[in-house]
Amino acid sequence: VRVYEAVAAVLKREGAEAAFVLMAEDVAKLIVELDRLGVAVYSTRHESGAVGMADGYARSSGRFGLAVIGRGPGLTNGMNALITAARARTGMLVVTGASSVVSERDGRAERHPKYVDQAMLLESIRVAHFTLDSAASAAADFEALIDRARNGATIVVTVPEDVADAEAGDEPVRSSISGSDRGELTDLAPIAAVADLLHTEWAARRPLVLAGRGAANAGVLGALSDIGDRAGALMASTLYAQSAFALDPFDIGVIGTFASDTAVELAMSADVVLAFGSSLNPFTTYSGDILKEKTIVQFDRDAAAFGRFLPVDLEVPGDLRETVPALLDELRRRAPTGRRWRTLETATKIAGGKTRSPVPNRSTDGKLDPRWLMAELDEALPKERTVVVDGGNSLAFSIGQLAVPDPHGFLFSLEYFSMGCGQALALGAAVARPDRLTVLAIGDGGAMMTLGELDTAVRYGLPIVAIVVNDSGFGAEMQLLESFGLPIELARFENPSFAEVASALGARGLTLASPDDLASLRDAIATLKGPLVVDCKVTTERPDYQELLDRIRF
Ligand SMILES: Cc1ncc(C[n+]2csc(CCOP(=O)(O)OP(=O)(O)O)c2C)c(N)n1
Ligand SMILES: [Mg+2]
Repeated sequence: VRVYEAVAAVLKREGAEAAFVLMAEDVAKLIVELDRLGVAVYSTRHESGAVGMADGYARSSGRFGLAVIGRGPGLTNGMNALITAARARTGMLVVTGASSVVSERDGRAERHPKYVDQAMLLESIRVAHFTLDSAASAAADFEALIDRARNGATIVVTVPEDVADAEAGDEPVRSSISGSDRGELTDLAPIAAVADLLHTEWAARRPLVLAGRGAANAGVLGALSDIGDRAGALMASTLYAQSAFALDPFDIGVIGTFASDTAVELAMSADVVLAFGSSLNPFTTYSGDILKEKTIVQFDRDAAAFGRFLPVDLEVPGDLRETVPALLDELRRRAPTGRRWRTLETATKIAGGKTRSPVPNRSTDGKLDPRWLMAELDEALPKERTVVVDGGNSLAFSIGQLAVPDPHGFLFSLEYFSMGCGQALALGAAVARPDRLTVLAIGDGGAMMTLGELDTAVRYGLPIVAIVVNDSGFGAEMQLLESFGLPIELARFENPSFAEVASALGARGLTLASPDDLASLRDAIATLKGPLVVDCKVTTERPDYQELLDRIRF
């Protein structure tokens, strides 16, 4: 068995069901072998599509993702998607070839034209990378890499061509690759300290449990609910983990930039905050304001997360799959703490804060009010959905209005502030969760940037509704230029009709330009098969949205 065959077999055995690929000479055999073994191979049009689809697939399924792309230019094409995935801590592998091949020609050593210093490149963006350079231990090494991906690592695996073609051995894993990222819970002292704190009547009268993406990914949300219940705490989540406790009457919802006024008020009046798998970044905390003068306890498996954005009082290191149950056990061993601020009054207040006031409709002749549109879409689209959001001004309206069923149903693509990463995430999510409708909210700029990948959605018949919020330009940049007192023409675009472009590519297309057009969208969703592109002509007037737009700026 050759190494590329052994690698494919390990992937198949370890449960890889889908591979997102873009073929090149260095990975062609592996891709064909994966297909032969019954792994569903999705061929994309751009490496950012392959990497982004693997990311979206992993984020929405909770399984590890797999992309296979060529070395050199293939890898550099995938860079924005790769950085985005790594910053999202998506557990996935990107398999590629080695570009540092030197060949002899006329007695002179020559580098391959595709040469780029891949290791240095990946170092500079802080993405983990391994070179599979031992055929003897390749299978075992690869298994260990999958294990690391399962634990939330984004890893680029380079398989040099000579290794790929060599005979695979059955030597055990090399130590440089084993040693999973998973922390070991060896010290229970911090857990006891947290329990002590929660049992100190004067110190923890209004505890708040805050779940971040790390908690959602670790699958500990149920245990956190139990902890909140035992500690008499209110529940909250970061934007990434939105809807973590959606059914809980003591859940205040998202805190930070997209928080409701009630959530901000209640979060501000907490005295102890237990943060689980959240970096406590400035968007979550209003640059720290929400968490001022509180005792902050941070649970994270990554030591670098502690105090990264603001000082914390107590650090609890370790995998949440271990620390969270340990805390729950400790609380169960002790006497109940009482209901604290879990009162009927609080529940009523929370419920009041969640009833939305109707969104005004400021649509004009032939142009829709984007915020009103999103509120209408929230009603019109099935609740069982994955919402994927691309960059630009329009995200303020889509995030603000489109509800999601749980954290796996919300994929933000802005970890690197790169526009154009949403489309591929959406396609990957559509592969992973056919039980949910995938809704992509994207600007006209983002849509034109990634149009080619619509072909991938058509080829595989992926049911996705792409809402193109079309303000005829780079809205975010037009606004910026305006604020500079400069003309905005260079950020304005006359787009082709997205509905016509979609149908030319084999997708269904629809144009919404007035409130009456929404009926046609309802019909199209009811009979949806493959991708549907909805060209929504929107206004650029921002009478009462300015504050919202300002809040999403950095
Ligand atoms: C890869 C990349 N290029 C450029 C930018 C700068 N940028 C941020 S938003 C934006 C405009 C996006 O336009 P569109 O997708 O139509 O969204 P809108 O702001 O109009 O809603 C640009 C160019 C970026 N963030 N990332
Ligand atoms: Mg735009």
